[in-house]
Amino acid sequence: MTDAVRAALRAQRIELPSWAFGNSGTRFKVFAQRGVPRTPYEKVEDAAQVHRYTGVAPTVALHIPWDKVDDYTDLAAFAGECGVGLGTINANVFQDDDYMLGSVTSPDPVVRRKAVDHLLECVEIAAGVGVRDVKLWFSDGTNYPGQDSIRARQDRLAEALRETYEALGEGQRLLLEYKLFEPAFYTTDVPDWGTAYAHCLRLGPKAQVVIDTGHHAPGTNIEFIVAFLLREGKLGAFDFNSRFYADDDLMVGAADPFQLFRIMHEIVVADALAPEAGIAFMLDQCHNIEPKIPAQIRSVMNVQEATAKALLVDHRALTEAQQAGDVLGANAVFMDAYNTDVRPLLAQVRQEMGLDPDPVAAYARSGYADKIVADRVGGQQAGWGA
Ligand code: AOS
Ligand code: ZN
Ligand code: ZN
Repeated sequence: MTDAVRAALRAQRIELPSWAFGNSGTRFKVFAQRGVPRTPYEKVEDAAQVHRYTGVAPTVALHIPWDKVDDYTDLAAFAGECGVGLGTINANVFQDDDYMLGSVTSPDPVVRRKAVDHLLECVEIAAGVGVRDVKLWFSDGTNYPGQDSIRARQDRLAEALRETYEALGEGQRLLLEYKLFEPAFYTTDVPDWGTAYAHCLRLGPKAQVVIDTGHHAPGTNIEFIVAFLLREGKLGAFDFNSRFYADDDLMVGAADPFQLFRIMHEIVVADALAPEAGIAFMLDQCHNIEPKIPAQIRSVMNVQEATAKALLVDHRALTEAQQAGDVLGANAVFMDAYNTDVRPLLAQVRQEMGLDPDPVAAYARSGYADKIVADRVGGQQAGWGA
């Protein structure tokens, strides 16, 4: 059994967000850190460090226009030289003044056209570098009852998604992310998995839902959503992070490692862990006060630990207990796996991959943190949104 578990852990893939390496903060303050990347190229270099010490994070997601470059083929080639590849292309239709009343759901057709053109640009960028996924998150919504027609906004959304969907190439996917609220505080046009699912269902097989773990009302049972969407073949990706209150974007597994385990259990049960299953496991985090590269390393390790525990669930015993109606027995099987210390197992997996068993310590010893502080002087440091 542990051979299969170790093989599954060696094959696991987690995608890193370029924006996690830049400065970020809340609406109150951004605490700038020294050595932070000044360009998308430097973000890719930092992401490559995370892969170098974990061995399971070989792609970096880009955010357009934060990571806009003249030549994406060149950026992809550079990523290859660093030992990683480019991943999901994230669209950004939430930053311009034009989007005050919405982007694809704006009442203004000129604004809608601009937003859809950006989505099409993202599809084109992805296609140009052979990237499968384009991820769409819309901040669109309203702040006050009566501000706009909820129903008309759904029509505009459907129209924009349709045009984007039609532009997808062979093998490409449209990933639709939902979020309960923020920045809109009354209605959000894609507020929940049901809305995202309904739109994806209408669009067709290339449209799938993204679950950002920080985008639900407190108390929402996320693993239920995971199980449901997997069963329907409509789960495309995760944006992993953790939260205590709302969309906190803290390190995944920091606030609630048990929830992460429960999510990964549903993935394992559905046999959806391997990259071939088509679920993109991405991080979507902001490291406001902690150093960014070690925080990404820690996040990857947290996902690995939750996954290892999920892989250790004794499924035969679990099914037997479930079918016998043995409530406490089933729960005990589940909790036994969760309470296992999987760190020695993961250390072994890393050694089998030719890696240091302790990625955090190995990175700390490497001197990279000092090097970027010394090298990256001058220029505008890239941040969340820069
Ligand atoms: C926003 O809350 C979403 O999580 C998006 O995924 C967004 O594109 C990402 O957080 C970067 O800002
Ligand atoms: Zn997200
Ligand atoms: Zn978010």
